[in-house]
Amino acid sequence: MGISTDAAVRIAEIENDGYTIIEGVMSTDLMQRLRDELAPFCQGDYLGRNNFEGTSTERVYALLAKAPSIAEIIEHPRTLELIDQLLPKNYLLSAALSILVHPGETPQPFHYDDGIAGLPVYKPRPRFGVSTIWALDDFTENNGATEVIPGSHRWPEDREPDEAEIVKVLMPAGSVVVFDGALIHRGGANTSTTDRLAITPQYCNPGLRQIENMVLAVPPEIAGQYSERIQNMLGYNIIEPSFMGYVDGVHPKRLIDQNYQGRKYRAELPPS
Ligand SMILES: O=C(O)CCC(=O)C(=O)O
Repeated sequence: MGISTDAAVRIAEIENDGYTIIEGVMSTDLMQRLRDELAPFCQGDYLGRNNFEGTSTERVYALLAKAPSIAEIIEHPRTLELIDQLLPKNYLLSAALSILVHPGETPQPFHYDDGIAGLPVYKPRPRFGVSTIWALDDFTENNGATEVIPGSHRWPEDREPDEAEIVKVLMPAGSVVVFDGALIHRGGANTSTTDRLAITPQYCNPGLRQIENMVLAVPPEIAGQYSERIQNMLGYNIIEPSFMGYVDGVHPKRLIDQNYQGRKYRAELPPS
């Protein structure tokens, strides 16, 4: 089946500018459920430990283990329609965290999300990841809206952004920005008097290591309750023909679904 005209236009925007903003994707009901599920973890106990996390920012990691409604945005058809075109089949969930930026927060260091430690690969290069940031509050001029450097996903590794090149991602609550993993960006300063809450699911090429170790972050009994698509993205999947991702010689889904019909353990095979 072909992709919609809207998706084709947005993919061209991501290829060219590095990002696209989709408004009105989250219902008020979903936003309220996410807020309610996150509230117990946003009581001041998880303030950032450095300038990257933000010392006036609360980040909650391992979200699929804590806030089940996040599954609805991780596998949202509007964003996956784009990511299905931008990353190879069997792409993984690399990170999924909430970011609550309090008043007084300073700008984050510029960075991009799909950097790979330890491999001699430099920009410009093939896309390794796609990130999304979902706004649960309006992203305004002064409350810490994400700031992007348009076109920087195509830059050479050593080009540094200039403050004059910043574009603020201004969007109403309920919107999402989808961007190339190599796009330079940062969380902005929050000089307002109100909080800014966002959730950022990030996806990566299936051959790469996830930023958060998802099969450890989400206990198997919880992973077993999610859709097959989410389970695959967590890592309960194999990539053929190399059988990459196996556990003890069988399909990892056997660990969360006893009835899963994957490759059998030796003991299950009839005697030869
Ligand atoms: O909070 C934001 O707007 C951006 C955060 C971000 O880019 C990150 O932590 O990787």
